[in-house]
Amino acid sequence: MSSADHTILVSVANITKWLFTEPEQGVFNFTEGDIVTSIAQEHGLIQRCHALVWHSQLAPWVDNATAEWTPEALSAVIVEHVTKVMEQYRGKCYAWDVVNEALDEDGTYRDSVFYRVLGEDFIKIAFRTAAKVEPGVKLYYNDYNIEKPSPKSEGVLRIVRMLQDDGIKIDGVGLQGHFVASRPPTLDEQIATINAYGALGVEVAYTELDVRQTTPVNETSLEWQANAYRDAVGACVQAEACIGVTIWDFYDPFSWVPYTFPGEGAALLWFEDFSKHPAYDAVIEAMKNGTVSPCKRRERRRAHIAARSAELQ
Ligand code: 9MR
Repeated sequence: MSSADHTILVSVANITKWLFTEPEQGVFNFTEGDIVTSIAQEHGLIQRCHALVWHSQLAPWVDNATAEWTPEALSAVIVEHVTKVMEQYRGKCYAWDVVNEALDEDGTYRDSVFYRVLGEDFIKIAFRTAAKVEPGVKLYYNDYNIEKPSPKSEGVLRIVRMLQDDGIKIDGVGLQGHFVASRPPTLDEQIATINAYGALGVEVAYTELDVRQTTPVNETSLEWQANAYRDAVGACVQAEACIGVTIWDFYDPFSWVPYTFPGEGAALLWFEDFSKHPAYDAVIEAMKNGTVSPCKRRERRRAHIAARSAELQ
């Protein structure tokens, strides 16, 4: 990303997840996803779409321990789901998170109905289908704790190479960026990791950035948080492969953090009364201090959007 290239990326967050889009087999519901998407369209915002194949917020009919899927049957279910959801939003997404959080912390695959039945083929099936439905959209693998070099970031590199070796399209790696103010990854660690993904020819985005802290907040924790936001956005500005940053949820009251980590919160850039966290200015500062050629990203995105428009005509 460059310091001069700021466009607004939005995400639908929850309502295009499997649980909501295909609550029963073959029964699709796009009501709420359509509302958010049309707002994005009206305002010319670039939408990231989330998430096609994920073990969580998955419809119970898929994730039912008693359901005895054959590989063929589950594969058909993935194909049908990815196809129907992507068709609904064709031409409206900058990117899709095709597979979300397939890895455990040690870099091996997470236990999920998809992995149990299909092994790593479920990732190939999802990406292959997605590329067929909408060749022009960016296809991402998205995960958390992959923002610094670790066994898990190695796992991501392995997934990217696996798809590439099979000739399956993957365009991007999404770094969720759910950080803790007292121990975030350093700027250098993040740049090194983005560069490692970029070296495989994929782009990178921070897709769900937030930095949680113990509540109630104090000056020190707010300063730690500001530094963490500055380093994440700064890494994206400085590392060639990084195309943008999306924060997860809008302002503190909407955040998922206090529900999942009781005693922690204030993870976003605005407090409940809409006053700004110090991190807000840190983000602006990081965006201004880019070191990468100012026009490069904008040119690239314009070319991509022009190609997409031509394709849709
Ligand atoms: O923000 C989402 C929250 O409202 C949901 O309850 C939660 C359920 O897992 O999912 C949250 O979003 C997650 C995202 O889809 C994937 N990465 C982790 C996010 C935080 O849990």
